[in-house]
Amino acid sequence: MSAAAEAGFSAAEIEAGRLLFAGEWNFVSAAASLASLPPMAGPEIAFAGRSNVGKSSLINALTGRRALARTSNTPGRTQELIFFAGGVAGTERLVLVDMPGYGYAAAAKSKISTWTRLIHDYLLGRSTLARVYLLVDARHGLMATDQEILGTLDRAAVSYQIVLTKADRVAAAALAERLSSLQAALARRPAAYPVVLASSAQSGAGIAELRAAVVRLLHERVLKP
Ligand SMILES: Nc1nc2c(ncn2[C@@H]2O[C@H](COP(=O)(O)OP(=O)(O)OP(=O)(O)O)[C@@H](O)[C@H]2O)c(=O)[nH]1
Ligand SMILES: [Mg+2]
Repeated sequence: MSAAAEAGFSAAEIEAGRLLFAGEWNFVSAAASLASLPPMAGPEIAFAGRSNVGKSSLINALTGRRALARTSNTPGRTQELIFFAGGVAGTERLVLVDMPGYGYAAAAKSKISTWTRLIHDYLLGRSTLARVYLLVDARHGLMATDQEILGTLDRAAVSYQIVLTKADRVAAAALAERLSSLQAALARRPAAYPVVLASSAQSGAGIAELRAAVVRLLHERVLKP
């Protein structure tokens, strides 16, 4: 069975995902505070997760661009909410939001509290936010800081889906085990999408499926008849 079929996507959905992300993508703006967020327009998809988990790399892999989002070996690279627009969702453009990472212990305390506020305020107060992709390192699984964010999203009923990153670093059997234990843990979480995806920005594994998942989301949540 192909990876796409295993993840439950038809060839038509995979193709629609490819098309959605194939066009031009542009930087829209960067916001360091709620006051500087861009006006709400098209549906937004936010990429959240611990520092260094691979949020910016995944946005580049999805959009097929090497340096749309800035990546780095050192944690704490993305320090603002970065907005990119592309694709077409109904009459609007789809917006991808690269978020600062959380759990970066080496940052100054004042910075951590500013980021934490910004991340929470954005996630809980943005009506155009269609889904949060919560990225988790395939090698480590859910950490305490992830659990905190999941709790916040559950309480606020903000839809989220877990995506494992750096799948290239984990053997296939361990990855399968990680996926099934995470799925079991998420069954008790009200705002979680029940399917966990695995991805690698490096090898490209799971990227076509994630694009298809976004298409499916837009059909369910945004382009409703
Ligand atoms: N092996 C492997 N490395 C990856 C993958 N994705 C990202 N990385 C590496 O992980 C590091 C962090 O990637 P980023 O995309 O900058 O991570 P981030 O989550 O945006 O980090 P912050 O902005 O600091 O929160 C970089 O060195 C990437 O090359 C992947 O799929 N596989
Ligand atoms: Mg980043």
